[in-house]
Amino acid sequence: MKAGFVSLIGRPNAGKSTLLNRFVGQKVAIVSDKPQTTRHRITGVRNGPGSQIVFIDTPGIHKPLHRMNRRMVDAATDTLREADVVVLVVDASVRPGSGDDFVLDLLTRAGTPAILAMNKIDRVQKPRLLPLMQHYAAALPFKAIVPISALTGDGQADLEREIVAALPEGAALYPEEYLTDQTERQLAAELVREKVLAHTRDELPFTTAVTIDRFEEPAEPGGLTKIFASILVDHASQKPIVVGKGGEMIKRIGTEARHDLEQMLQGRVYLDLHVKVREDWRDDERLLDEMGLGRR
Ligand SMILES: Nc1nc2c(ncn2[C@@H]2O[C@H](COP(=O)(O)OP(=O)(O)OP(=O)(O)O)[C@@H](O)[C@H]2O)c(=O)[nH]1
Ligand SMILES: [Mg+2]
Repeated sequence: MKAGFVSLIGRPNAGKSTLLNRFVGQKVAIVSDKPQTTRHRITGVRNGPGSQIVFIDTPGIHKPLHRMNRRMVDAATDTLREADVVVLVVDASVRPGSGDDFVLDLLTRAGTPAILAMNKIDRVQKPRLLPLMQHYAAALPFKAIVPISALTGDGQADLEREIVAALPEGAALYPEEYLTDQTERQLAAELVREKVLAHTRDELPFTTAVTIDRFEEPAEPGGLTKIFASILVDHASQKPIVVGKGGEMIKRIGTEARHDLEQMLQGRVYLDLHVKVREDWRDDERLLDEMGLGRR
């Protein structure tokens, strides 16, 4: 048996959470086309024949401008010390830049065995992959370099094989039915935030957070779950954008989130959404604590 912790590290938007969900086989991390979607570490387990991979999805590494972002980047870099193996996920459809050098430097200093997953190959012409591989191979002695598409599943089996090969021998760390450390409450907040991210642009995706004010479990299995959530924005001018004309936007966010929540909870959901203004919440240490964006 091979088992261990595998940290998914990379720049924002590289596809780490998409890859995590694919390995777990269900959605445990939200995904969006905006950078900085993931804000805290998320554990997701992949059980294979003779192996258990405990993935740790992390926030994309970026230059932090707020306390929240500092915590996000710390959460990512902290996993480098805990992990048996690091999978560096890069977006192969964009040219590597100084942000990528910064991540490579972090990995070099951490010294954790690393595998490179060159993601989004569904968007890249094959001849362009080779120079990219050479670039990364020269930068760090990766145990393996695997082209993948987290979207289509291409290369996933190869990547899994390489990860398992690099894991230590040992018994499973979690029982087979344990898939994630995310509670239903956390997943509910994240699913609402995912819909906000999907429908807003500019500053909004970065200045929005979701808190669950009340989560009422159903009286009987499959019954009605009642969820009361707040969407926080950090300036009064942003509230009408999230609410939309005649409440159109918030209704759409609510309908889509409720649909996903009903699938996740396998039952009916009542979802109550409110938009609240909390100026500078991204620098409010107490609020960040409450949201589970742990500090070091
Ligand atoms: N075409 C294509 N798109 C992908 C692939 N993997 C992820 N994406 C898209 O890339 C965007 C970012 O994906 P995420 O999984 O949220 O990326 P992330 O690395 O977790 O991003 P952060 O949480 O911000 O660090 C989403 O729009 C995904 O649908 C892929 O293999 N191919
Ligand atoms: Mg993510």
